[in-house]
Amino acid sequence: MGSKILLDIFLNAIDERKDYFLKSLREESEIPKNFPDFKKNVHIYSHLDSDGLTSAAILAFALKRANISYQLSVLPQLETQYIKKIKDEIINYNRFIIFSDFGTGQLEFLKKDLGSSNYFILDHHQPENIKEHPDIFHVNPYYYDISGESEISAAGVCYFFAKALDPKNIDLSSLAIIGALGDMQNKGDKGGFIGANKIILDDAIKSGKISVERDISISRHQPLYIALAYSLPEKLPTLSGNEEKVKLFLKSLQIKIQDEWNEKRTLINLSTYEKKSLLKALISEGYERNDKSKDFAVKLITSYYNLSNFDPITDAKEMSKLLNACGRLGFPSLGISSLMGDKKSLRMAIEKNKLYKREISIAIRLAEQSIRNYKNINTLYNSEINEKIIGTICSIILHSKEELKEKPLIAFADSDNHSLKVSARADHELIKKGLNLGKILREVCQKMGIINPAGGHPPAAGAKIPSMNLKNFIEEVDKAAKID
Ligand SMILES: [Mn+2]
Repeated sequence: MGSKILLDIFLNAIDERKDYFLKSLREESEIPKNFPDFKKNVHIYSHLDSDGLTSAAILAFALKRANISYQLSVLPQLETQYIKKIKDEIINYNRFIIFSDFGTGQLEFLKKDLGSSNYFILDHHQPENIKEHPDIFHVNPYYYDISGESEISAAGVCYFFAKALDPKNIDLSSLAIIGALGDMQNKGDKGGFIGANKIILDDAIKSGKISVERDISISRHQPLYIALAYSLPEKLPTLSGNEEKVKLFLKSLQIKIQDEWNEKRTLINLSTYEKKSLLKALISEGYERNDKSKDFAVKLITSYYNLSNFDPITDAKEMSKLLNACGRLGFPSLGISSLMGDKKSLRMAIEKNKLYKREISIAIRLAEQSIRNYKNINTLYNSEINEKIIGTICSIILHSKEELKEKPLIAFADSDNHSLKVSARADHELIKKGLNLGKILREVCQKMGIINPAGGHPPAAGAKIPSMNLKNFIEEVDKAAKID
């Protein structure tokens, strides 16, 4: 009986399908106030990146507030071996399962093993066939013409779900913004959000958890001259990479690089007047550079999302990076409990993050020496690089050099049972030309009879393959990545 009531509520939240989903995006929801005392234990399974952890925290909060008992597990990917275990769990322990930030890519496996009840998918990855009538237990923005790549992340889907359960959950909106930043969805004008994310941001501002600030788009915590030399959104031949020239440039603007206590100043320390003159000077440097100067001027300003309740972390993007580190380093629970307000976990998470940064910088050096060039792709494999960070490394390496952006980068890392984890990334210019890595990996794996689910977004996708198939896999992906 309990399970039926919960399912009813869930279905209520999406049953009027498109109408409901869109309505909940636009206005306060009208979900029954008398939430049932649900006796069934819910098990939330979520992805380990920042979007997955924020999704998990939002769901945990919502269930807790509704007095529904739950447990939570975080997985690097929803592989078939886990789906088998989950099947046992449903049968033997009468659990209700919620999948967040994955599930769409594994839909066929889930349907085959778990049937169509006792679980619920809240995801934003592109379904294989968006024209298909969506299944009742599968919430995905693509079915409603909403992009899961740019307009809403899994945390956003979970947020609308939580808000549908109880309008009071509006205070969880700030977590959804952290998740969306983790999936780099602030690609609108001046680092802003678009579509459904915009609605979530408005909720977060309304509930006092986030404030938005516009500022020059360079690192705000590094010394100013370092930030200008290395973190401009686009390189300026006159300044980039040259700290001495930057110092002279600042001097010409009468902006001091140190304060009266000889502390190095950062962007945050500048007065409004100084910021204005710096911005003006940067724009004119951009004009002298080339014809794309108008783009450059637009890129020079970005949005910062200030958090009010995660002291000492004030920047939502930084919080998002911290969560990613927790997940990738194998401490996802620290991230989730930080999100749920535990100060001690937050302090520990910050310490772990320092370790993570060190691990990343070592891995980047190893990765740079391990790139191979093929006709249509580049590959990267080094047995010293941990599978948990291979996706991150793949993204960093792809964007580290202009010539690497010309082809997709497919990275491999050793995984369990003689298998390799695959992470693929491509620059947006290639996506514009029609490249779709999610589709390519899915189809190559299907063709090769690899049973683990593969897929993802056009610019970022993943898979898991038996190590012995490596050579063949590379050949197939190389063929499939040809753009006509
Ligand atoms: Mn996601």
